[in-house]
Amino acid sequence: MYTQKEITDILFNFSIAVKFISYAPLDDGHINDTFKVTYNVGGKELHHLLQRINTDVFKQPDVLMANVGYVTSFLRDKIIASGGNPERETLYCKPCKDGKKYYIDPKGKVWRLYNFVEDSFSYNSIESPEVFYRAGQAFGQFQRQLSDFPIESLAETIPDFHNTAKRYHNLVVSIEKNASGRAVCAAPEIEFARQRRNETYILTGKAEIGDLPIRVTHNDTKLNNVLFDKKTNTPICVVDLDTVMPGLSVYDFGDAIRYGANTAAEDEKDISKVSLDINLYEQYVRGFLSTAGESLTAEEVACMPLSAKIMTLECGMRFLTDYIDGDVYFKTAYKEHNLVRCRTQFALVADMEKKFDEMLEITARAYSEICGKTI
Ligand code: GN1
Ligand code: MG
Repeated sequence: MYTQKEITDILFNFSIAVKFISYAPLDDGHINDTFKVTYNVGGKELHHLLQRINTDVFKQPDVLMANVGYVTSFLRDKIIASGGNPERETLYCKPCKDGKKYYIDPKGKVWRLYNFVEDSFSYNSIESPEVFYRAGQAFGQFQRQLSDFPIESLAETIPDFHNTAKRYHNLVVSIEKNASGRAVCAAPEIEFARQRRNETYILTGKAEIGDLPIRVTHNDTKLNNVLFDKKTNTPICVVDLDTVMPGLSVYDFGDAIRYGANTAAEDEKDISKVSLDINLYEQYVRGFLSTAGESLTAEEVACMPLSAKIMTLECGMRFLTDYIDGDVYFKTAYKEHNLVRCRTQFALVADMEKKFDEMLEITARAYSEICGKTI
């Protein structure tokens, strides 16, 4: 998609003294374009992560980059204070030659350059339950590390990102417009969402009346947003900070379950393979509570099972909306991709509904065993 010359020209604008050798696209998300770039430093290879920010989605890259800057320097201080290694445990952006945090190319595309955490990798699916426990610990720790972050300095880069009721409303508007003419092909999915519309405003409603506190949240806690150490297989760093915003802690919990505790991939075509792995659910609850538990309120913990269902429903509705809009938001690999993704999400919601009492029990037991508290 880009030539070596184009990448060289982009990199030229960043303040780097070393010689660029090659680049490789990384397939790691539905929104931005990401490349691993390799340099030669005294005969050794060094890497950076070059990313094109999708400005259709992130309409104010300056505000986004300011958020990322605040959060990463706050994390950096915390990591140093606790004796950690800030080069590996948090991302940071390499400045451009003009001092800015990002570069706008002649075509108007926006680029940034991150440190590359060497000797790390991420999981797209769970290899062993322990992996998911550790991912829970990592996102719980991220939550705890940012618990005293000055939240007023963070802008809402995508307003109402996890406002599920607004997402439902957007779906209804898309169905009415029916821009692609596809609404008819998604009648059962539309009905599935409609039947659950009364649940879409529970979490935001609780926030509005003060039952759930507003916190700094990651908002995209997919398993592959945790980097693990190649040698120790333990989490090192939480990545993909574009959606770090004020939000609810349960958004982060719920979204992680949606992605990681699904027995199938997010875009599995055979929905009979989709279900909630209840053991993985428990692993994540325990990992998350082991690090974040003390900083959460009992009401937040009580809402964890519901949030898993609501985040899954919301994501399904977003895929469905994009399908009806004609695939204008998420990257897709084929025509029905968004509808397939929607179906897996809704199948997972249906399975969570069956297992909901079990999810509640597991959460209450873990909270009592780990934090000595009841919900
Ligand atoms: C998008 O690009 P990626 O994979 O990090 C999306 C998330 C969705 C996710 C679904 C900014 O994240 O909200 O949960 O796809 N990010 C944005 O896989 O919309
Ligand atoms: Mg993301």
